[in-house]
Amino acid sequence: MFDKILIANRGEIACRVARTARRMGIRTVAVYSDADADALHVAVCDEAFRLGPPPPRESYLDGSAILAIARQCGANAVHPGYGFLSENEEFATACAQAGVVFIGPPPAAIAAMGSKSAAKRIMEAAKVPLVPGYHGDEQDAKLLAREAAKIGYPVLIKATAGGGGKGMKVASAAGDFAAALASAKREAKSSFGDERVLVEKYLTAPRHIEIQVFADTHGNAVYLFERDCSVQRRHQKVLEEAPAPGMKPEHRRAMGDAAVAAARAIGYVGAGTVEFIAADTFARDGAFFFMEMNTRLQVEHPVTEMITGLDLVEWQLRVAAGEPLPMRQDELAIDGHAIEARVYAEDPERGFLPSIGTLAHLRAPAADAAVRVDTGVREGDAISPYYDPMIAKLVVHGEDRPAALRRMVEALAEFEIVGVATNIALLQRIVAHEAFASGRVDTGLIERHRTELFAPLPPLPEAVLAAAAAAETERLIRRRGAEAATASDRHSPWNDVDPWWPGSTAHALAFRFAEGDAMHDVALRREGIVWRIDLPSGPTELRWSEHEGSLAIACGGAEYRATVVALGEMRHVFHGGTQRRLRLVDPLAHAGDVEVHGGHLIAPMSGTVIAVMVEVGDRVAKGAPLVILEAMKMEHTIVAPGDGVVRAVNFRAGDRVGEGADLVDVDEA
Ligand code: MV4
Repeated sequence: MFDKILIANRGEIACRVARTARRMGIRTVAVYSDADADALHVAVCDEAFRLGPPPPRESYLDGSAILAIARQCGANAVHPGYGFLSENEEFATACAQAGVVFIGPPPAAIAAMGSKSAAKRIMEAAKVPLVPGYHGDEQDAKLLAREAAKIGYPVLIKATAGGGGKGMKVASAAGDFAAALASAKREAKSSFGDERVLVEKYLTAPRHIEIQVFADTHGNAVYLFERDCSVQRRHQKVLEEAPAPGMKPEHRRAMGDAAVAAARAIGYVGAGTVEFIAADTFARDGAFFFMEMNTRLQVEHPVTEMITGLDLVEWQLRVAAGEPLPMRQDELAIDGHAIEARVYAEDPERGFLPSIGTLAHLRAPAADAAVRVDTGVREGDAISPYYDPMIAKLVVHGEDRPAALRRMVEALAEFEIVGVATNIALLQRIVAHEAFASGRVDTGLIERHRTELFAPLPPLPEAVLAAAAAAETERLIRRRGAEAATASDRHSPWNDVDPWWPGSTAHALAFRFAEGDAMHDVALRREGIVWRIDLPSGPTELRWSEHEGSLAIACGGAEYRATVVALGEMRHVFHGGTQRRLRLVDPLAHAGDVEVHGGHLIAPMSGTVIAVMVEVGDRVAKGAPLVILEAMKMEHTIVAPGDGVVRAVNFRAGDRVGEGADLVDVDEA
């Protein structure tokens, strides 16, 4: 076995590979770009080397830099993970020439699967079922149209060099063919620099079922059953599971045998995935067709690990070191059901664009034998624009699909992420949807149910509003406690504002929270030792206690827990498995902004001046409190908009002021 491996990747897969290597007593070498100098994958490896600037071309795709590091640090092998150099034939060849083992298939196997039409011809010869179609070299438009007619409409035109749905066009009838062909060719040319296409029978809303295969250098090859990856959005997988819902043992055997035949046909070694599509009749007739083969470990490999109890990275390392496969086909069996959800930093409200930012708050579900969280980030880390915005893979196991689904629902409810937008709410809606629960999954599921899956949030629960108000009051008490403790004059009215204590000037608080355009007002009043809260449905008692960043709340006879995370003016409330994003509306924050240039600080609403903290001629620093105003049961602190000198103080404590009153004038210093 290897002494030391270099992991030529980042993020969760680099961490995942390092975990198995460590368990096997193999030392690990990380490589990183400047964006990843403090990344988790660097921290979990034994050594780390800088590659270059953040763009992949200058870092994780720089094969010669990576090989130079491998030689320098004495790594025996390179694990490429997925993406980046994992399916790069030249890199695999360069590794061999440098005397470093590429933990992946032989370069020729990568090359054989690189061209779709060549791959299909190889599979045809190996008797692997193909979608009826034309995948020859002739590209004459008239000939392709004749082939399309033979196949029967609708047909799908695909780029030979394609992948991920690029350069794919449907022609519904003969009249559409010429336009669809021209469009597919243009897209193929611009995406891949190769305008060749193939034509196939078009299956509407097929299932995506893939088979995990493994082969060694001793002529052994097995399949580790299937994964159903049908639930996807624009060719991006969202949920994956194993086994495939409704898969019959004889259909599984037929697909497994076809996948092993495919692997053998190209002299495959290591972990590979043979992708098939299956028509809507699959559950009955078991008809499936070869799509492509991925010559790497896949993102979704954990669901296979969960149902087989195996470690696929360990198998990869053993095979790469020349050992035979650890098990024979007849020793492999499926145990229960596993589901993976990909948690992405992406914004459903902005067309699922990657959401760039810092993970200001990150709580993942507790991991155990049935719940696994694979991630490459920690709280405080950034989701950068340079790489895939996946935050984590949540993988659950159950004795059957309903049990796994229940675990997935529970675990998703435990995720708390603040700082970037995520797809968690969408994942929750999919797994809660009858279409997914029934197991009738296909690649059209999300589109077909988009109305329900993307429906607006239900009305804001009062429990969320009460939690936000409790958290805000708690923050106020703490902040004022801290300010009073450091103040020079402990007896000034400014420091006598702890709402807990009798005699305090602040007996009442009011908050306005905005969720989108909807405003929610909530007022609190201290009566003796309890707080009363005015909720939209009426007044009630509110009690809370805080531990480990979470609130235990008793409100109007209900007891519940909530976590409230403040980030800027946003208050993120996690309650009942749902995240609500509230903006704390502070009328003064904005009134102040307006007045920065004029130097006049105006009352945002009518009220009473509680305290005046400055005199004419005082030098004030930006943010210094000038006046406290009580209005609508809420205290507002008027602060200096910048460094300056107080020119005029127009009111005294106790004065009533009208909206728009000029409270204090400050000259900019
Ligand atoms: C198809 C198809 C229907 N009929 N081929 C999409 C990407 C590429 N890997 C193959 N793809 C498809 N090929 C025929 N003849 C539908 C798709 C397809 C799809 C396949 C697998 C997973 C998700 C998909 C989403 C849309 C379309």
